[in-house]
Amino acid sequence: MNRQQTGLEHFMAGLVRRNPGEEVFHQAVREVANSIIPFLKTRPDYKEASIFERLSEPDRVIMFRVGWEDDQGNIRVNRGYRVQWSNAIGPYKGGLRFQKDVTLAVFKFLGFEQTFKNSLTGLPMGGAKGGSDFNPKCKSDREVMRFCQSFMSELFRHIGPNTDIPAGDIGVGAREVSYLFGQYKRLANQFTGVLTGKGLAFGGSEIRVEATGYGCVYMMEDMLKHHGKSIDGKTAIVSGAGNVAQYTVEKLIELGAKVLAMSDSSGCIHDPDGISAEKLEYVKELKTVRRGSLTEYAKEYGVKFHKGKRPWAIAADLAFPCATQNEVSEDDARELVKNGCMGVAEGANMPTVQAGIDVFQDAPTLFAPSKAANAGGVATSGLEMTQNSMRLSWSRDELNERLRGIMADIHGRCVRYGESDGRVDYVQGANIAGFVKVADAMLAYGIM
Ligand code: NDP
Ligand code: 2IT
Repeated sequence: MNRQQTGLEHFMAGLVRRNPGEEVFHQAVREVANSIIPFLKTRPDYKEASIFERLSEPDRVIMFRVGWEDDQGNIRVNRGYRVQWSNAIGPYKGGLRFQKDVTLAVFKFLGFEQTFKNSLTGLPMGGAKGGSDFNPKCKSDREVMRFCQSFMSELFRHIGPNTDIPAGDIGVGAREVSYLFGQYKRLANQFTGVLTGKGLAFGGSEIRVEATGYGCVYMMEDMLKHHGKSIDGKTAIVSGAGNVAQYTVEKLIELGAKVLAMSDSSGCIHDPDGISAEKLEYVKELKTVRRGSLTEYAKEYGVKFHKGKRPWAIAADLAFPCATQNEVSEDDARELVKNGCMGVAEGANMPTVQAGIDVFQDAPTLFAPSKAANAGGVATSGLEMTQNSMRLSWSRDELNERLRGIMADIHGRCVRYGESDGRVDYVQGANIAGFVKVADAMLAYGIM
């Protein structure tokens, strides 16, 4: 082991000791540490101020009980979380996830990642994440409403338009954000931009629904262009069928790609004719209105459904993991490379395991990590906050243009910090570019 590897292992051993059993959190920190610890050799000022050690500890963790009553009159209890990671460069900002089985470790990994991602957007936003082990599936609208009201009855004292601004994530879409915002407004007796992803009638922004998926495709477009290629005429596979996946597919179709697959928690569909704009409308209605399974798509269009499978074995030029963490294994990555996949852009947070990232980076496959590729969502949330503060709304075209510009800037920052010998390491580029801005702010504040 050389000195840098020893330094990395020493750092990680301490982190693991302080956060026992939190594997996804260890994984997220190690991925960033791989880039930052060697970089610190060039920045002794950051090293002496222990900036990275401090950034590996959240500012604050809030956990609370959420009691609510279901439609049968049973009393139910869930746990609520908000991990406020860093407000060094702006108020805490990041989504809420409602999914059964989530733990504190998941929110710590997401809050840590969010801090670097938000910095990378160039907007003044700190990092946070939160949510609950509440499972919105198979619940009535009224049950979801009662849960959201109870959840916000505690969360509201910890957030605010200049303090912490939550948004959606897995299991938290327009319906949930609306219930949460309504309850905040009622408790605080204030109409402010305290949540993003709101409905257009009450302070929401055009393009926010589309932003993460569109942004992910824009990142792929820039990455391919930088290497003399384009999206037009390529085949693509997308995992997930939720918010991020739907608008990734929409933008891919618009830019001339043929999308062969989507997936959900029940399995994956393979549509060799391609998912058309009309079929995508079916998926949107299926997922956001009826809340059904992709097995219905398979029946409707007579295509194959692979139960419990992800789409990575289907040969395609481009791959977009847009469902959840650790959904691309090392073997999946090998399969993708073997089938000639030329680009991967991560719409989900940390969908590829570290060994899978290594496979992509050793291959000609271009790889855009989540904190760069999915930053369009939170960036547009930042634009929603700006519009709320100014009490005005920008047009759809203006917002799309701003999102396009922000994604191009993110690509540029990755190239600036990640290019050497004609090859761009987008992982290193995103990590260092995200880190530097937060580190400079922390240096300026002194020790805290
Ligand atoms: P949604 O809840 O809208 O959709 C999630 C999709 O992924 C659903 O189709 C769901 O299946 C599927 N899924 C979830 N968990 C699993 C699992 N364990 N195995 C297989 N499939 C699964 O969430 P989003 O689209 O908003 O989020 C997707 C990813 O993108 C997450 O990693 C999130 O953190 C990330 N992200 C989201 C942003 C946003 O703005 N929404 C911004 C940046 C990142 P089913 O339909 O069966 O429930
Ligand atoms: O992971 C993410 O960036 C999000 N879920 C969006 C967060 C936000 O505040 O819009």
